[in-house]
Amino acid sequence: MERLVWRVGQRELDCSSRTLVMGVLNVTPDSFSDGGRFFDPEAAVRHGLEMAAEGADLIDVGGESTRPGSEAVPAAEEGDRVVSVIKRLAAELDVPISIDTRKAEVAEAALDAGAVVVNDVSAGADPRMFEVARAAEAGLVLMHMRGDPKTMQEEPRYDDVVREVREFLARRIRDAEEAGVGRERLAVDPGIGFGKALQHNLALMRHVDVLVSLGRPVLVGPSRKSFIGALTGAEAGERFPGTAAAASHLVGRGAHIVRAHDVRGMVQVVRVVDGIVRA
Ligand code: HH2
Repeated sequence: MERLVWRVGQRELDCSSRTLVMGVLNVTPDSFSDGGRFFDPEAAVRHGLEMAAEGADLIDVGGESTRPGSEAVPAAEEGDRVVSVIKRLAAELDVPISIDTRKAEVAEAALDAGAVVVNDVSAGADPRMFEVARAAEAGLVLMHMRGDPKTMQEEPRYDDVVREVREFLARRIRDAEEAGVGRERLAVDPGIGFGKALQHNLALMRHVDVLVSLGRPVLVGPSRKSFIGALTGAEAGERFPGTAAAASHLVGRGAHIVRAHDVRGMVQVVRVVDGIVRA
């Protein structure tokens, strides 16, 4: 297998020899599956340390829920939620920390506090985002979303969702590079559940190899999402088996990084799939 490296800050993450697990740390009162559990900074830091001990390769800290129908949080409030948590985790952990935000101002504060990746579900919609990532030599996740969280699930339509998502991500890779962000710092994500109906999510997962062909690490976030509820009837907190099934398929088809709430379980899933497919 060709070596694929993701440069984040001063480090290189090897995305070819094994699948990486990104642990989710939602410092929010209202995230769709764990809102309020880690809103208290002490609880958030404890959970971040726990996920690192469970084998997370990255910890993704977010201060704004982007669940369907959610309202945007003001930048100052979002920054207050995440900065102290990132500072403490960065001081205690060797695991790279990512900031899940759409706002350049929050990304900048988080990178100052010790984060080395910006996970932007809007793929650089804030006009300053690429510049902030470039200046800090951060890794940058470009995710596809249709519209914004408040309205994205109102009858999403595509002619060919896989082609359209691929073209969007290819364009944003070019835009980021033109703004000075090195290609080796970019990762892409189809944005499961972001402005997509069930059949769109399933098609994107079925054909995830089409995104792998962009030549950058592919991050996927199936964890606890509503497509699992639609297929099985399971509530958000009961969706690990469905999450594991989706992740197994995605990794088998070439995805490099899985964003997950249940790190211990997901590490076991990816080690087994790696053992089978990355021989
Ligand atoms: N999904 C969520 C948030 N951020 N980032 C990327 N790159 N990919 C994803 O699929 C993704 C993401 C939604 O999950 P969660 O953070 O648990 O929920 P909420 O937005 O309600 O906080």
